Amino acid sequence: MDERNGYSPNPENPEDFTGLRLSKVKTTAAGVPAVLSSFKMIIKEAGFFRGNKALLNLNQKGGFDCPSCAWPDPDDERSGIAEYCENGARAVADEATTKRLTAAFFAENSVFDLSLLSDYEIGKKGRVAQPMYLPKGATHYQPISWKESFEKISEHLNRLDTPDEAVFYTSGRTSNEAAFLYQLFVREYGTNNLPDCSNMCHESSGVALGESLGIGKGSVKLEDFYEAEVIMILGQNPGTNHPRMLSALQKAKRNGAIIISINPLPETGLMGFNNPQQLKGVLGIDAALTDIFLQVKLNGDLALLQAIEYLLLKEEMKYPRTVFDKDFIEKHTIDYDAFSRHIMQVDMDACVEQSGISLQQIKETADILKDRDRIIACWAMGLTQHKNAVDTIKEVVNLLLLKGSIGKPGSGTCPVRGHSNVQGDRTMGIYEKPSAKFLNAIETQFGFKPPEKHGYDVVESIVAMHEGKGKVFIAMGGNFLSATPDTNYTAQALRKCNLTVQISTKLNRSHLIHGEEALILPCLGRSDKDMINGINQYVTCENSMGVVQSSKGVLKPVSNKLLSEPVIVSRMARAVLGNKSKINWEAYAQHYDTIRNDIEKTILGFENYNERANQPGGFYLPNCNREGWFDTLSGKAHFNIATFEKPDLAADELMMMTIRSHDQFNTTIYGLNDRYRGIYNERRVIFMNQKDMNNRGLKSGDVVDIYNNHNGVERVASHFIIVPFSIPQGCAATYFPETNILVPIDSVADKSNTPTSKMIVIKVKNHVSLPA
Ligand SMILES: Nc1nc2c(c(=O)[nH]1)N[C@H]1C(S)=C(S)[C@@H](COP(=O)(O)OP(=O)(O)OC[C@H]3O[C@@H](n4cnc5c(=O)[nH]c(N)nc54)[C@H](O)[C@@H]3O)O[C@H]1N2
Ligand SMILES: Nc1nc2c(c(=O)[nH]1)N[C@H]1C(S)=C(S)[C@@H](COP(=O)(O)OP(=O)(O)OC[C@H]3O[C@@H](n4cnc5c(=O)[nH]c(N)nc54)[C@H](O)[C@@H]3O)O[C@H]1N2
Ligand SMILES: [Mo]
Repeated sequence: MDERNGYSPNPENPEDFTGLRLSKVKTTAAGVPAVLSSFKMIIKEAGFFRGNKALLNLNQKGGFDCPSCAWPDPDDERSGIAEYCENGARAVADEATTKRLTAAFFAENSVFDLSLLSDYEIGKKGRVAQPMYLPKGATHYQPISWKESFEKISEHLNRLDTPDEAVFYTSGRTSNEAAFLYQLFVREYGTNNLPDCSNMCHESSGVALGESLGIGKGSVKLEDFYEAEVIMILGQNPGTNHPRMLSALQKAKRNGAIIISINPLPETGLMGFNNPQQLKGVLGIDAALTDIFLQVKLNGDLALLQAIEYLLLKEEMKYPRTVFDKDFIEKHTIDYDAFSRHIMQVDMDACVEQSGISLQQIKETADILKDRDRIIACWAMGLTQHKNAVDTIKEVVNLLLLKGSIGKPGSGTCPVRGHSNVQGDRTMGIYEKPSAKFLNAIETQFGFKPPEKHGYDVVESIVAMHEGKGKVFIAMGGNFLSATPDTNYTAQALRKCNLTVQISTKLNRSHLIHGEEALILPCLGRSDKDMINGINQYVTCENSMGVVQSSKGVLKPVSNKLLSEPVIVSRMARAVLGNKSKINWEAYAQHYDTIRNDIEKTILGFENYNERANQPGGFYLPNCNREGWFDTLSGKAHFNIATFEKPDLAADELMMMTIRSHDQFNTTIYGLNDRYRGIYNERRVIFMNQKDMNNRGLKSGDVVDIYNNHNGVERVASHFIIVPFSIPQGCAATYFPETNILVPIDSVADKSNTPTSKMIVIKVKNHVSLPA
């Protein structure tokens, strides 16, 4: 059995590099190159007519929901031609490809040979076209029928000593309908082992917002952007990851909003933007977006926020009730006194040192916030994937609470979600720690007693599989092996399973690093027509702002052997649970209205689901913060008291973040460029500050290995090219997932258990080639 993880097929082979070219960092995002780039890709993958059909229906009322990010569609003015961005178009191209992998492909290529390909090459292979099975000890996947696939799953699941020996992962592309059925099946089977990509993504936001404000979701609507006076963007790169957000920011700015960007990198999309959906954008007229750029050190946000709060507090003490919204604080919050005493004692020198932001810039920022109270705070992975992520996000909330900037127009919290339906999956009950209220609703509605014991999240699942406590792994989408931390450790964990099952659209590395037996079950994607009994079924998704809308595919599926996710779950449940089940799974598979009817009866906020899902633009779910109240035990919002710790770095160590290039969607690599950062044709690069390079005698283009030693375990990512970049001293950046190998399994955020993918302690050393 091959024990390599397959990332760097042969680290000693210079062919491993693809030919780096550097160019100037771009100063504005989008515009003509963006339009050209997306058109080229969709026509290459899907052909002219299929590609255009897909784009014309993307994010249109009655069309399908973009499978890329979770940024909302405008309620009113959707672009007449199409409401999408370059990267949305590429996500569709990736799914709408006409390349298909049939039994012949798997007969020609062994699992081992495929594992030697790069993620980029694997992703380009195409859509899996029929169910495939890898028997114990076999070298090649073989065709299998759907019926036999479900029987195999049933045999394995029913053989376990306890249902808690099975793990059921979900990635955030899964529709509400599929997610609801999946958790229902898993709970009737008898476990809460429902880890999902959220555990690695916005879990810290959910925990922080839940504890401070009583709801784990953001409070703003898109319209709030147009009324805001200040928009803070912390740890997010919208130009690449949420490009349609740039249009909203542009409009906000035209309405007078001041934009403050807090990021270790001067991300192109934040600095400037030209809107490809507008004529001026197509002509290449730039608009500067960011007014104040705070180039914070990695994880320096908590110190920076406290410094800002300190200056505001001093001003408030000088001129009472002019800076803070004391009425709001008195009426709606608790712990203000303790909090303000704590902030009074903040050491400003330590804040400056820790954040890397000058006192001058901190003062400028506080000055802007002082007289304004329509403030929106947006954030993403730059805040959530740190050890103290929950505290940092609560500090963002503290600042908003001081200003009374929650629950009134033009203000609020805006955690910008990743996957297009990651928020909806949680609403549907994909959660390893379900509330008693949710479980009671399931019991009342379906007549079985769901398990109460909390299940494994992502990191706990990996450890359980590694320790032999998790024996069957089933994934509803995603690429578990590549997305999770500590790649080698996770590979060992998956290999110890009796059976691994991947329900997928495209081939990925999780099909190649597998359990003793493995199944690939190919499913329809968002853009595919889902015909059942002559009716094209629609599904629903919830975006980052809590709007639920329908999504109906328009393209002919590449194979008639694909099943939809809801149908796969229904048939799996019937096979596994048999006559024991209290649920009419077949009815769900016949028409998805029946699923929505049951969701409506179980989960709050889905009244008249079938009717409202079809109204143009969908409907908003209830949100207590938006309605001006806080669903905490005290009924009030909580100020949180946190202290920041100095990073524990030796002189030769750096703090590294793992980020996305412009040419990828998580582990799907669309291309080898990162246009905005001026990187072409190579992903194995490490961004470093020139001074850190000088101190180590390193120069641009040098090849290094990246090391760390965490709790006595050494981890190495071999063979990376140094690129000097505008990044604070002591910090470095590489692309995810190439360096996931360096994220220790036991390095997680407090409370949310999210892997610390943005604070990895590393050393770099010149790469030494082994003798041939
Ligand atoms: N095209 C495309 N779109 C996507 C995705 C994709 O891969 N490709 N992924 C989707 C998913 S699942 C998600 S979760 C989102 C991710 O969206 P982002 O969170 O924007 O993604 P990252 O590339 O992880 O970028 C993190 C940003 O935070 C900054 N950062 C890192 N550490 C810190 C810090 O300590 N403090 C501050 N202030 N900033 C920091 C980085 O410089 C970078 O700009 O995007 C979604 N949309
Ligand atoms: N080091 C590091 N690690 C990270 C991150 C980071 O910033 N740094 N980010 C984390 C984050 S934010 C996230 S969200 C996770 C992402 O983790 P995942 O969601 O597990 O990973 P993806 O790469 O989005 O999954 C892509 C695969 O999903 C399958 N797929 C695509 N569409 C569909 C569909 O409609 N149905 C089904 N069934 N399958 C489909 C395809 O086979 C594709 O190969 O990674 C996390 N890992
Ligand atoms: Mo994510």
